[in-house]
Amino acid sequence: MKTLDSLYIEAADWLKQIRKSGLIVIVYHRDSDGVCSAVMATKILKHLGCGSVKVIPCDPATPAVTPSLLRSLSELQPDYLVFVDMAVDQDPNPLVLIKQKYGTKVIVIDHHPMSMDLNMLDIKHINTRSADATAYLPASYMMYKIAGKTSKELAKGYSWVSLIGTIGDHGIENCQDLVKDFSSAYGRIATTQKDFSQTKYGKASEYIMSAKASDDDGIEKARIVLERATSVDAFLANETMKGWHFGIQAIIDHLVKNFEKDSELQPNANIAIYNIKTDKRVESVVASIISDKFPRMTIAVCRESGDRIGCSLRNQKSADLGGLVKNSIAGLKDARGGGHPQAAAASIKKSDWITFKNALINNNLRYPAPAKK
Ligand SMILES: [Mn+2]
Repeated sequence: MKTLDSLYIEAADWLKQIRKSGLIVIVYHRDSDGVCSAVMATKILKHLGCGSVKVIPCDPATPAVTPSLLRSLSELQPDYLVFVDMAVDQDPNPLVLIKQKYGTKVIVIDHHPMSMDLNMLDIKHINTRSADATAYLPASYMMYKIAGKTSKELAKGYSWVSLIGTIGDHGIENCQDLVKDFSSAYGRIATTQKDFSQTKYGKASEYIMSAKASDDDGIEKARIVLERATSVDAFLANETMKGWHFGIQAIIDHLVKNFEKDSELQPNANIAIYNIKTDKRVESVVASIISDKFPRMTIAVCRESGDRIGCSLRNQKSADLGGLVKNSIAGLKDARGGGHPQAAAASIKKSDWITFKNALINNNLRYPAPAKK
């Protein structure tokens, strides 16, 4: 079995061999960890002297290669494709197609539970789970480690960016070497997930999620502002980001406050289903906040949008939500979903709501959390 360190070296070596004049496209997951991973990838590639780097977010529905993402990539015809924080191994067929059609070289840097090893398909697949199946190390932390294999100064200088994404993915406890490196550069302000989430770095992660919830292009705007920012203060000073955060915060506070009153609690199944009514994409943020208060219960926050319903699920202690969601969408047409043991998401057709909801309730206790090593 490979070691984590050898994975980071492999990724750095792959990035180092990129032809400087080649077109590189980075595709990232639409969350705080994904944004920070993409910014770190850009910093590494610029450091290596790569001239043309284009960055695009994944499809809003899922961090896999969907038909619409495939169309964008086919138009760009990149020489190199870098996926960060995306579970593209769920369906490798579109990647194989792009490779064959355009000769694109592909690397996947990810930490989602693996569906398959893409190295078999001549795609460089860097996933911490292949070195340690139970590892929970956010992608922006991986990018910090990969940056360190390129230049120690680079990694230290942008450790604050990786820190924001690591807070966003609730991974601080497992990433204490990042915390140490960050502290030596920027001062020791916290060590735990809980304390870091109260700092301006935690706030920056909230800004990214507010941008995502406020506007279709919000996540990409947040990424651009973060890429240009020289510090976390510069990022937090951006007026657009501030305005989005302010507007979204009021909606989130209201929804969190009404959770106990308005959610459908199933004590025997240890799950609460909360249907929120808003046109803002706040389900994942609301689910995370509620989950901090009820870490041993499965919290499913669901929101109707057009003819679909999107659900964000959280359970910090007692369930495997990735497994639960995969099982609960099985057999439903046009349904997507998956994720981590502690956090997962699904998107289903509105007409399948009752079937899906009952599946969640009936299956929740059948997917206990995986044993820790
Ligand atoms: Mn992530």
